[in-house]
Amino acid sequence: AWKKYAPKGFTTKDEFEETTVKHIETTLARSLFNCDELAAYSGTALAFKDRLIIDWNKTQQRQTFADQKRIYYLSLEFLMGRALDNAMLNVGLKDVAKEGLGELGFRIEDVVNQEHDAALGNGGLGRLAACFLDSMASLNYAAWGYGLRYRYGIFKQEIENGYQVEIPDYWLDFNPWEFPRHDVTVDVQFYGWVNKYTNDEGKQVVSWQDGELVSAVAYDVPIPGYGTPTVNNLRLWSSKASTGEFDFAKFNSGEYESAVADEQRAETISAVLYPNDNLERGKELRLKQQYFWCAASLHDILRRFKKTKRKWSEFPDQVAIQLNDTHPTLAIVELQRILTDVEGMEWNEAWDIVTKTFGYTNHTVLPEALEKWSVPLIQHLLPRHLQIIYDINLNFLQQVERRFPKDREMLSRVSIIEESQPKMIRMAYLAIIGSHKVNGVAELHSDLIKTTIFKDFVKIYGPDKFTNVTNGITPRRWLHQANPRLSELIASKLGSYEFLKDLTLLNKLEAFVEDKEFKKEWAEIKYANKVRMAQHILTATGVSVNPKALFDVQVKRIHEYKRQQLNIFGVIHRYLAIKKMTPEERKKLQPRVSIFGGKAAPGYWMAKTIIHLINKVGEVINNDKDVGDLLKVIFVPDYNVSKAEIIIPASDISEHISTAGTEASGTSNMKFVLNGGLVIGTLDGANIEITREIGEQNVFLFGNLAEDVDDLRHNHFYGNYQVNAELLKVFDCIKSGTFGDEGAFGALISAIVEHGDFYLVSDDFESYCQTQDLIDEAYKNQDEWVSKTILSVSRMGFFTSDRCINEYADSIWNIEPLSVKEEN
Ligand code: 26Y
Repeated sequence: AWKKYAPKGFTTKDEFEETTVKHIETTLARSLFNCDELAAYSGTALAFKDRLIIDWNKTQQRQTFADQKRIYYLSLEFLMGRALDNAMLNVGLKDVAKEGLGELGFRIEDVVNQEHDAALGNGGLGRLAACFLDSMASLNYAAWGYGLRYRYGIFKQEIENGYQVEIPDYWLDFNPWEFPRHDVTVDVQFYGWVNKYTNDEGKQVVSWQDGELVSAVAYDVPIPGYGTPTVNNLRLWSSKASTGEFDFAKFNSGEYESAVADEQRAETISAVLYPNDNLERGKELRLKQQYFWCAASLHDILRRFKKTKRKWSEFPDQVAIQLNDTHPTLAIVELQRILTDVEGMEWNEAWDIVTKTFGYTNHTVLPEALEKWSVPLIQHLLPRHLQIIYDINLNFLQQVERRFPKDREMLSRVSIIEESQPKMIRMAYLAIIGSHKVNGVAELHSDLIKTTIFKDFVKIYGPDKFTNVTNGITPRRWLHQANPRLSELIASKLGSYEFLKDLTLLNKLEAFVEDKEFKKEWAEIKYANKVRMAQHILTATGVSVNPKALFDVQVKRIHEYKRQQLNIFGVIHRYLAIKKMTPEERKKLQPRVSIFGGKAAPGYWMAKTIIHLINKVGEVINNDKDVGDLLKVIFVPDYNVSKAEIIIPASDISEHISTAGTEASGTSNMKFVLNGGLVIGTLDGANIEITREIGEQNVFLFGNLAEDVDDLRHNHFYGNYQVNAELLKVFDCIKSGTFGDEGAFGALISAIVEHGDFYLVSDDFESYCQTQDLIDEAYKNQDEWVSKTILSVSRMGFFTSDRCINEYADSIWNIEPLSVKEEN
């Protein structure tokens, strides 16, 4: 009977409509007479959810049966964006849904637009995790993501009088994509004390006692692969009061109110995503989040391993855990704790298993982003873990001392414990010591970590422990979904959509670089994308922009190292130049729209000041009749994944202008080029590899090199530098009150003029402005410009996250994809 009744997903249009309507009328209790777009979205999503869960179940069975190694990707952030369009595409039923929705009276685009973004991430690191999930499923790897189910994702940004205002992003009102697993819960312990004693058999026993328990409840999100039967799992933990032994006591002793208050406190653990990107704040609740999530995930992984009845020594053959930055580093300590304290293993045997299991990915060299936790805080929250960290450190330092006898300096440099007041735990060092591989995310970045922040560790472990895996992006979302017409045009020339699975096939486009008809269609698509974008700008900001102008885009988190200030100073410089131009000169000038977007961490005052300046400059320039269409300045509020899907395909030039050596990789640079835009950039992060792949003649590079940054900063420090004269004119303009409230922007100016210009804005200013002029010139020759963009796209195959995941699989995880046969 089971087999007979096993649900099958819909495959035809009629079946789709039937399931959707049924969900609208029953699950949602809406009558079809007042079915609006939101209800249509909800019904469609529920229909696809049914479909996904069927494949999810089969995939999990298949993976359990195959009994192969699994990948566990631990990330505090998964910046997923919307799921419906992706689900439709990946299961290959988008056309069916489109037709079906059409018959029900809806346009698929409108329906898809009803969805709220799942914004459980800040920026690059979180979006990378989302692309990796897509690739791992598409390549049939048995992989699970583990994260936190925040009740509030990254805040919604509004702009009021030019200032950023943060609005909470409560997104769980209707979330059809998650399956609560109230039966999958883990009790996680905090605080308490450590009891060490010798038992009757004379064995040392360590036990972590009392404290408080918080329950972790699993919520599963299905992750469909593109064109495969694989549907992997993203397991997000939600916190809830525990009903465990020593917490339940309160209810029984009549302290009802305070017990309810405790409940609330438990729920705060997974309440909110910390909105800092590359900026560490050391808050206790954040540490609680980290341990809560690591402990629950490891418990889950161990439970699954134990079911296989294998020996512990086989654990690393069954389990690969990848740490997305240092945020999950406590998982290393937790595994060591369980293996020794709970499973009774000898230290060395356990440690061998631990280090073979973990891999650590570093995403930054910025000192302000490197995690450190104070020893007293860990002592208080996780007393047993602190002891284990000290033991790990002791063993490590002894090993170092044997290799480098008498080098006391070295010992204090590489110690996990920083001897400061208070003492701090250096999480990156702990992550390196507890992993078998450490990787950076682009070539330059991987070289830099080896020669700067982790230099001593290269001496200790040798160079082979350190490797590079250059980031990538999924072409399913970032080409096909975001730019369906471009994808369709490419498919029409290549004969199929196979390039979405093997992006290197794009190289066949090279044959069309001089094809007149093709170029015309290519340019028309870019133009249509710009029209759509102009529409969005008008609705979002009230400013109307000319889609024929050059669209110059910088969208990413606002950070001094990313140098949005350089961009806006350049805009002011251009404005001043326009004001001085004769009518003939104006006629020759290439009209431009400078588009900005991105969130500032709520406590990052300088970043907020940059947003303020951009908006004030926009107000003045956009209303200056004398300038007209020659220059517009737009700040698109609330930049997020779904806005990126509109903005990126509409860009002519995008800016990736970080101070050389500061942006680990960047991934939007890849998205822009893949969508037929060109790049202005510094020789930083993946810009370097993009240049190598697509050719120097197709990239607008400028600025100082990473290798010269230290010397330049050193010179600044000793006062022997002069601020660029043109930049000083820009500052004079700001100071004279042209953009209102001159005091408001003083800090941006003094950072450069008085405080050493750490990000080398002045040093790069001239080169930046000259390069912008070159762009104007190049853009005038549209024919050549279009050829450049086609050629560039044809050479972007390397930057698919599929390549990237295969590299992780080969060089870090040592795992093969699961073979899947078409089945039904
Ligand atoms: C410690 C905590 C406050 C923290 C939270 C988030 C620290 C860092 C982050 C996020 C970092 C991040 O997004 N890094 C970016 O990772 C991308 C993917 O590898 C890179 O492309 C990008 O250059 C890097 O800035």
